[in-house]
Amino acid sequence: MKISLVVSLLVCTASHAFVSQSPRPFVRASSQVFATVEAPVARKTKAPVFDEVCETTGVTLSRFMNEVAMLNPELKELAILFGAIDTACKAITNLVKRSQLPSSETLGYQGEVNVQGEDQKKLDVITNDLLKRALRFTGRLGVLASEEEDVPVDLIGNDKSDSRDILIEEGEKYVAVFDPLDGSSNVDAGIPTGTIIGIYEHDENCVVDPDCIGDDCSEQEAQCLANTLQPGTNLVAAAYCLYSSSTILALTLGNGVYMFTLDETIGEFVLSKPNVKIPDDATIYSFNEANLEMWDAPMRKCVESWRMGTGKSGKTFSSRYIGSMVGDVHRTLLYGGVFGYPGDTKNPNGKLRLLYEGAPMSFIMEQAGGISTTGKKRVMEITPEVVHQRVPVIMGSKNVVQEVIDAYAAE
Ligand code: AFP
Repeated sequence: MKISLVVSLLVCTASHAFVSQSPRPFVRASSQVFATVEAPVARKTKAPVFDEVCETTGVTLSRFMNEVAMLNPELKELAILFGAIDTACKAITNLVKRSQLPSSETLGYQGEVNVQGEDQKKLDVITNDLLKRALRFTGRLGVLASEEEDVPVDLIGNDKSDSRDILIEEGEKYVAVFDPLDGSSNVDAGIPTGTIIGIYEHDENCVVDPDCIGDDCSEQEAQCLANTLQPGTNLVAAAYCLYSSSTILALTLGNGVYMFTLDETIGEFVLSKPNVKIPDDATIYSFNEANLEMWDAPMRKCVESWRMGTGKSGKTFSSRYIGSMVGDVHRTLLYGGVFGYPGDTKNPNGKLRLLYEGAPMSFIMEQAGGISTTGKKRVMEITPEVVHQRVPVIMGSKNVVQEVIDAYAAE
């Protein structure tokens, strides 16, 4: 039985199902302007072309990353980080799925309030720890910042007690920023949630003393921790995992968006949507409309015109809003339309966090051919001043989001 399974996993057939439609190099997100949202054109590295697909397993995430690494040796270390993300997303899938069982130890609140004044759920804390450990033990991480950590955490200098467990410490280091369980306030109702991750390059010369906290840090150490405060244009990779009817892992390495679906029968993420492109036009808007009266005039005007069918397309829009960014953005990527959380009179910068929600999701959106703006500025170009900075976000189909940009420009 075991032998035949192994054999069948190895039998692959030629297929063009996953041939990348327009292979492009993996490069950094450039400082492109709204008018040109296409991926950068410099051809330094190669994208894998899958002309052979294993019937039993399809193209797994690990095979995808191995091929990326073979074609682009400079991305080898990044592939190792994605191995950890793969494992963490599978583990979080199980935690979310089991969290509503009466016997579950992950049910309910932790009893703590995070630095943003939000009640931390046990799941927030557990998933944060899980992702942190998974990434850390790759030995490829320098600093991380998370929604659930008050300040950036240095992983090379700190946690010395555990350093014996880090197997590989050589090679390129990265900075990871993440929201381990976005939308967790919805989890008790069985509503989709997600993990959002952004990866930046790290300054190799940064070493932070384990005792460095706040004012005890030297200027150089503080600068190293501030390595997390980079604009989205510096992202080398971004990903989200959506925990819903299926678990979907979507990623970009600056060369288009690839979506993988978790096949639970084999325990692997399998490439299900290569080179995802968001439709340029669509008639769905996704906002917390209860805040409409508090938005500024251009935003209000756009949503009202879509509702009335008096916008540029002349079509009447439908509304879809989950209240869980990963779910709302995932649907927007596939069906088109616009998702947003604008600023309002109560919260001028809205609710979403720039570093681990706005920037990574904008990178993915732009790589799928969409636009992401505050209304006045490209989200990717904003450099965070503090880790938990908020940012207004309006992202989605090119022609629809352009209406918002035009409305603000005409102000
Ligand atoms: P939680 O993680 O506290 O559930 O917040 C989710 C979120 O940050 C984002 O995922 C949603 O798009 C947004 O908040 C929803 O906010 P509203 O509940 O105000 O609509």
